[in-house]
Amino acid sequence: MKRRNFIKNASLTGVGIAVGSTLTSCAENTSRDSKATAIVKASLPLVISTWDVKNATAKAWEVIQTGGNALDAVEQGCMIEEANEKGQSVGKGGLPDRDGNVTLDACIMNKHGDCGSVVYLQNITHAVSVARKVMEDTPHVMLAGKGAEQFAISKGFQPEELLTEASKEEWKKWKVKAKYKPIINIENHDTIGMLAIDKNGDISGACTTSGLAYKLAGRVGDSPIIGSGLFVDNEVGAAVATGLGEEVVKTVGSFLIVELMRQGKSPQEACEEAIGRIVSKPNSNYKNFQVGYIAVNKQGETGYYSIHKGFSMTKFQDAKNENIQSEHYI
Ligand code: SD4
Repeated sequence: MKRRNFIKNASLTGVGIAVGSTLTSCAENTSRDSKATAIVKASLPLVISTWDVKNATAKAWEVIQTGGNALDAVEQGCMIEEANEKGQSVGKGGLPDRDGNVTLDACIMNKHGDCGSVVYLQNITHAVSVARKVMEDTPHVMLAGKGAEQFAISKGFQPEELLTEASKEEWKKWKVKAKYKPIINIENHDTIGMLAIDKNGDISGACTTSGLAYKLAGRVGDSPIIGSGLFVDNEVGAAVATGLGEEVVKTVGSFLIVELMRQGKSPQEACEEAIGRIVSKPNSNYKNFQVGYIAVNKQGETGYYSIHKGFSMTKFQDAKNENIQSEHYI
């Protein structure tokens, strides 16, 4: 695998360096070493998100700062983007499938490894909250389509039109070209994936999207698939994906990253290896699509990596917030 220089990579992460070296000392000393433990604790809590989503990440940070848990933080953070009609790839205002239907995919995972997910959800803005209800109020993990919508309505969610005038206009323009090619947004804010560690050190994550613009009707991506779009293991860490979901699903990317961290890789190394699995496949068409990952380990060390330039991570940690351009393969 063609790899970027890892040292160069680390030097770009700023906070990551400090936390990374803290981790080294923590690993060398045992967790009973009070000095190392104190330093590691200083890097928590934190919230990270895919793309430049300051408002959403700030909301999650606020939840945590006011004593809320990581699960509430990621749900409420993602809800900000779902309600933002200007973001045309999440929730209300999301670009539709080729037939003009806005269909949402979302999932959420808590510190116990419980998860809930909705796929092909229509007419409900807050897909992430429906996913949470699936996790908490049903014996299931995943609900799809009409059943998911009916379940949401039974839980008090109000149905509404998700196709805004702006998104409808864009869809009409796309239709004129009449050639099926789903659009993957390489440069700008897209699917939101969010990971948080709260003041108790517990991790949760969520992911919500309207999927690929102008996808085939019925298409579902990685974002609601536990292990692909998102995975949380409260003992190890968590990862979340954005980009062309088909490629993430084929490599079960988020689970892969968490398992690599379990085996001792840093979040950065694990994200790079997961991208490597995609680009090094025989006949990989990676020049023509984007995939990006963000990850965090239990100690608060973070990583991010994408195939193409343009992906970024928003991070709130240590009373500091920043949007960091990801290192990338190409
Ligand atoms: C999907 N992964 O449906 C989502 C789309 C996305 O950045 O993340 N776009 O495949």
